[in-house]
Amino acid sequence: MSQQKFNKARFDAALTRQWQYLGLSSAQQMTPHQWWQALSAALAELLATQPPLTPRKGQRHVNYLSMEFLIGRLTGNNLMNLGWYQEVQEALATYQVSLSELLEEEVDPALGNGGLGRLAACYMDSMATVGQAAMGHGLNYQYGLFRQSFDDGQQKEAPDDWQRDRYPWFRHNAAHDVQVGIGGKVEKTENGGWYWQPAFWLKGEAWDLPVVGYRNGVTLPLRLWKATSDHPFDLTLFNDGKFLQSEQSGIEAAKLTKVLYPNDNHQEGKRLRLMQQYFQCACAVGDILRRHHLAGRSVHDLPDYEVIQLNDTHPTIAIPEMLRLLLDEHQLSWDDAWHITSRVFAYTNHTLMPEALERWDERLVRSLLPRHMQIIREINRRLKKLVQRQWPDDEAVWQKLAVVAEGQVRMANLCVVSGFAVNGVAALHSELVVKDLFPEYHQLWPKKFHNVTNGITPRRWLQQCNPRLSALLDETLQVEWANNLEALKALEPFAAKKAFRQKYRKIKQANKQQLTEYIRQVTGIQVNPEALFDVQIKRLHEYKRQHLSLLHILHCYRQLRDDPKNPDFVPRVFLFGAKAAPGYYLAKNIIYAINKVAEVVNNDPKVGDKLKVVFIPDYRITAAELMIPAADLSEQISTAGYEASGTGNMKLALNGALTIGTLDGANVEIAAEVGEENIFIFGHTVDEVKALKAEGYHPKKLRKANKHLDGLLKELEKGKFSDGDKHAFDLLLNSLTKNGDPWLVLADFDAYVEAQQRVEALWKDQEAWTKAAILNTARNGMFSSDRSIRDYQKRIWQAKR
Ligand code: B1N
Repeated sequence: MSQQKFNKARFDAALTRQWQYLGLSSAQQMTPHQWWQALSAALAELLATQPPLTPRKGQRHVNYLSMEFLIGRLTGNNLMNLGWYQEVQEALATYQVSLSELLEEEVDPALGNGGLGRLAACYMDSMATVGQAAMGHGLNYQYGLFRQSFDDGQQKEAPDDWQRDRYPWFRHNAAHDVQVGIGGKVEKTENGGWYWQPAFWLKGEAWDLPVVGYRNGVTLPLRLWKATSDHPFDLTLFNDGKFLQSEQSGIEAAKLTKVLYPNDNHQEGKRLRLMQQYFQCACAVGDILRRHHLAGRSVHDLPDYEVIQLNDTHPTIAIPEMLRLLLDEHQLSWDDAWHITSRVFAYTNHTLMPEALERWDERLVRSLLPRHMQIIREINRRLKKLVQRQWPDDEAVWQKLAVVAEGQVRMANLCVVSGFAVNGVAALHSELVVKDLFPEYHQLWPKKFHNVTNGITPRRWLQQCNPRLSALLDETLQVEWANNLEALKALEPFAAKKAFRQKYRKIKQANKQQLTEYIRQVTGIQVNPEALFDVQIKRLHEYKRQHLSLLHILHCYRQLRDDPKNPDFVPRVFLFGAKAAPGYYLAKNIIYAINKVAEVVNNDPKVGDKLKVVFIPDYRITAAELMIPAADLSEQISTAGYEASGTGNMKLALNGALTIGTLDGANVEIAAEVGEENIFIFGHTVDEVKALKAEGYHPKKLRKANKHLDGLLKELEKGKFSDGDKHAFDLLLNSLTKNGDPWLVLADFDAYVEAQQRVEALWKDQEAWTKAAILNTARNGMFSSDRSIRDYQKRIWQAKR
């Protein structure tokens, strides 16, 4: 398809309908927020007339199921992808309205926690851009990820009411509604089958957001399901005296899509969360089958037309739901139903962290979904036979491979057993998925396992967030790079040109200036824009080791106090952005510690503007769009083996930040792309981490032997940063010593400081630094999510079934 042309007359007419609908007599009477709303609604109307994308020959339609889509603001992004930005800017200027100011009216739809949700958003953008027919299925939460503020350094959470009911990009068509049953009981039918009688019914409403491809005339629907009830109040039950039950459907519907669970890489095991998962899956599967039938196709052909990609195990229930519909509604045999289902589902694993691997209490599953539990047990029974043939009487192997064991349903096992493909999200991670997580499954089905290294959309994460650098790339390369990121390779020779380096540096400086202004606005802190901007932005997690950076801050502060006049000291601004899950007390304690250290450091007159520590509150997509283009150094310092991929690492490197990182996740591939002279790698490798743990790691001994490190920890212990309170950072300090430092923070400390010294040495040679930064922009083309999507197409979606 080709780019849709901007039609001013149609645009004006659509805009006019918006203010007329408000009962106004001219556009000028709208408030800025109404302007944003009217503009967005008018654009949504124009987009609605585009015909849907149909799969090419031999291509399956992709259904991307994810509990999270962290899309960020849409209006500016859609305008850019449509290629209408300038024309709309001009059209609005005739009303004396500034487009860029209007765009600031939009609040982020924060329907995700972190990398997993953002990845889903990038993949929708890329599927639209490469012309992959697809639909995203998620949930339309009333409250997105909580808003964060700090109160004396402590994280406070507030609900994020993003006003979904007034979000102008949504379209709803009641013809797509789906009925979803929950609870109740299972009965045998006359012909020996099973019949599920749910306790109550919910209605799923399909609320669609348009995902606009890059200047190719394609939009894909992102369908976010919202729970409501057709019969919030059941008069018959009420009249029978069953008062509580009479309102159950209405009450459950109101709760169901109210709020996004704020956990990242951690399972909570709550009943409502399982209800959300099932609701989403039932809506999606119902919708997929309905469309398939409307096209006049037989269910037996489903795998030729549809694939369902599961974004981690959160939508696993879609598998037994598909089987249930085929068995109970379509009356298929088990073998036929299984033959279809097991050729439709593919599963992406995003984590190896044991506490994030989903396991659901069997009783809970049965109480909400009795028929599904039967089906899961049948899968397990048949699996047991197969395992028995392969490993006769090996109870240990069976205990690992079982889908149901110890009273729990293991969702990852269910996915591997029932799907045709499993993939990890970076080369190293995919290797560990096979070696450490699923070695026996790999032995059974070696061809099921794949790698697809994550990617990021260059539209939002370069073109849109870094307009200055984008303009330089346009004028230098004279080619379209936004949908062909490998084209940036042609930038390499420019790294050797002094005049180009100067331009590149000026752009970084302007971006830093802009961030400096934002920092002043939101924190009141004045930072030195000439200093090295050291950026760590990601969810707060022990394994991501924000506290390792904290120790390095203490190290820098110590240095400055020992020798305040040292001309070799490299001025730094440490920038953090991170939310901690509300119930994750240790993570919150780390935030508190960083904020309290910041207070002391930032107000120490001896320090001046040589050292500043800034925790940007309420980190979200919009904050990332400001921070990433302004970063000099990208902190990617997770304990090796635990960050499945990382995607912030890609965004920062593409925008010319140099990475300091461990050999973890996609850092490994970034290092291979940019070359070892253009990245700062340090710390224990995956194998070294394993070896150290096996031989017995003793952080207390390590601390004793390292006077410098011991001194830094003592400062925290003695209340130097907490107004004398010696227990303020107990959670953090206990984890580093008493509790065995599970993430090897102390074990990597010296190597980290040494790597930071390499950073400083290079920083002092600004020409060499800029050269490395340019090469980072030039050599990160492979991390475009367009490439990831093409990998999915080749390796998974189009593979012979
Ligand atoms: O998925 C990202 C990766 O780049 C990150 O390395 C990885 O940590 C992240 C349960 C998760 N894995 N698992 C989650 C999120 C929410 C939840 O409730 C787990 N997030 C990741 C994209 O591949």
